[in-house]
Amino acid sequence: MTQSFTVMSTKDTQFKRYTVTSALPYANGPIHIGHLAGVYVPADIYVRYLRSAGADVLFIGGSDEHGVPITIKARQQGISPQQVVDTYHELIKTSFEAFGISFDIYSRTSAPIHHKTASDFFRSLYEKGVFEEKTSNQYYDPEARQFLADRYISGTCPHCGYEKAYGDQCENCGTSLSPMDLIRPTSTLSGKAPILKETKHWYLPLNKDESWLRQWIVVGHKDDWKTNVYGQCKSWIDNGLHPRAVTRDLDWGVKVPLENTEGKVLYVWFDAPIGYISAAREWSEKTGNDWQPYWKSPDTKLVHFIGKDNIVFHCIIFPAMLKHEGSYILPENVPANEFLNLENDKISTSRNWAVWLHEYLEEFPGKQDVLRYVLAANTPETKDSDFTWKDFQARNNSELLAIFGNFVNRSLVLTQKYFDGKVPALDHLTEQDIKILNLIESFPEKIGHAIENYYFRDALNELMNLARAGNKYLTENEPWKLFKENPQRVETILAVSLQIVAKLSILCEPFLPFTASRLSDMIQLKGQCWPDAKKRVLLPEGHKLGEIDYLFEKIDDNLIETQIQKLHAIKLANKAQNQFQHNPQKDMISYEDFAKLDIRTATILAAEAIPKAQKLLKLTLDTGLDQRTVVSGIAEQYRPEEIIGKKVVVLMNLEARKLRGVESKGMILMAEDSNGKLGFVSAGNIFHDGSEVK
Ligand code: B3M
Ligand code: ZN
Repeated sequence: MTQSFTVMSTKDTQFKRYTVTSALPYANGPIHIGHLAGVYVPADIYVRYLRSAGADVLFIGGSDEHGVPITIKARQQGISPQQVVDTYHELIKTSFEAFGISFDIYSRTSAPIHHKTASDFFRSLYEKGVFEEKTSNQYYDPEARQFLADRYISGTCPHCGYEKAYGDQCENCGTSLSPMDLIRPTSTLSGKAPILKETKHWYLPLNKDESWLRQWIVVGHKDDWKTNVYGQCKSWIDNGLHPRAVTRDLDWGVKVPLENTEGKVLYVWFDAPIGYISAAREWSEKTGNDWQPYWKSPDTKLVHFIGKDNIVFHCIIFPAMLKHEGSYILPENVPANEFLNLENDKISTSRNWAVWLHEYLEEFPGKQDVLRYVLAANTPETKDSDFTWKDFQARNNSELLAIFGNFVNRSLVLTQKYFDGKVPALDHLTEQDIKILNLIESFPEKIGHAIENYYFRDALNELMNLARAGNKYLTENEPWKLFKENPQRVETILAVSLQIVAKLSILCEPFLPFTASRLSDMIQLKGQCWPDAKKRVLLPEGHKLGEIDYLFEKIDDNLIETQIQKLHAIKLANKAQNQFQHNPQKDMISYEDFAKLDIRTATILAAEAIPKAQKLLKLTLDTGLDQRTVVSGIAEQYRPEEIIGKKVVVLMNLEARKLRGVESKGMILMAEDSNGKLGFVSAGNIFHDGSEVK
């Protein structure tokens, strides 16, 4: 059967349908602009475009309702995990709907259909003998009477030195960890050091999948996976894959479907990706469509939209699970994005440093497309990007309003004024008219090709180039000055402009669905698809326009100032909280212990960043005894060039360890102030007259 849709890039011609998944957000908090920019807006642009191009698409979403993030939230709020997920699942689902994220199904992993799908999946691998069964010592908190998995344990990351890494992942360098990897592990429940206790778990032997994963990714997806995704997968495979536990000692989650496994559940990262499949099965039950082709037919293109911290789970672990199960297809692409920052600071749920979607929808009613536009324009495709309220205002006022809205409004209002809202004849074309009609024919292909290759910023920019071209054509021809002497010329100018408006109404839909719907009402052009946008004439002579209204309105300074003040208040609240939130003093030590420390002054001779470790600097110190390398987690506060020559205090006799591949011999002493800012413990000598040795 030939394809029933026209995609631009030839590499998709072998597919008959698309399954597009977007990361399942933990139902332990609301959605914020970081989630939207990194995952959901790009995914929605992609599926809306594919549908408009006539493709058969299943767009899957849902809430990730298991795992330690949920149970920690429940413990904090003194409620049950089910109550936590019921609250946030509803909030997330309704926020996505109101924002136009067009899922075909938005499910949840606490649903019975998921528990059944996930436990059947586990049992199928178990019965194939895929898992390795291992009894080992795991960290246990005797006070909380609980094993410490994932976020129940934290410590120093062995790769980057970040001191608040979790038992499953370091949020600083993105490395996937196991609790036993952590340096100085601490229970996040009691704050105490854990003990080791014996327990049995089942492991997915990823080491046995290394060769086919290398062939599938390192060889097979070298050219079509994004550099950031390919690079992370390659380094994971090059560093050697190890067996990964797929069960946990927890009581919240999908029960392990085996005898004598009371108190054990599937690891959340084993069950959550299976949530994509159970969502498809739920969709099947709801619509009567068969879900199997979307997950099992080789002519289905499977694409996972995620953030960069989920790459290994979607590119290595889940594909290994699917491969072992044997009846599923593997993802064709996983276009993971980097992170969005807010006002140059990391978005953080715990610090309430975010723009929450549900609050935005309340405070900016009817402006979903403005936020969609700004986030799409700032998609963190290849590196972290930044959202600022000033940029939000500027893009609305000087791009959406001044270019797109202004062009559309003038074209429609002038047609209403001079020709009673009827489209004039497209004839008596001048060279300039023909030139722009030829130019605009290339936009469906340009924009479609960019979207198919996950270049959403470029695609949006091309859409705006179309609006710019229309605006420029109308401004240069000034029909409002010609009507008296040459009404026929005005007919042509507006006929040309209205074809551009019509193209915009089709091509803007993936990005600005609310605007597209309103604009197609205004021009009375409904049910158009991407291929229609290639037509030279979309609005024929005599076609009657509808009711005209403004597509966008100016966003005033006071609206933005309110938001900036809101963030300022959050910053102050965090600062105040930090001042009182000192870490509890550590256990006492004896003088003999202290006397073992060899602390000296040293001078920094050289300093340089360490690739892919945003917090670390590699320092060369002259300690008086020797010259040595010390790795220090100060890169976010100090630039290498500003600390060369500085006198510092160094702990000399700390056991050497490797951080991001660099051997560090010792540690420079830093002190943290109440704002969490790191300062050097001064090496200067203060004399009685207050002078100081520099
Ligand atoms: N719940 C999102 C996160 O890591 C995680 C995604 C699951 S997708 C199967 O923030
Ligand atoms: Zn790390």
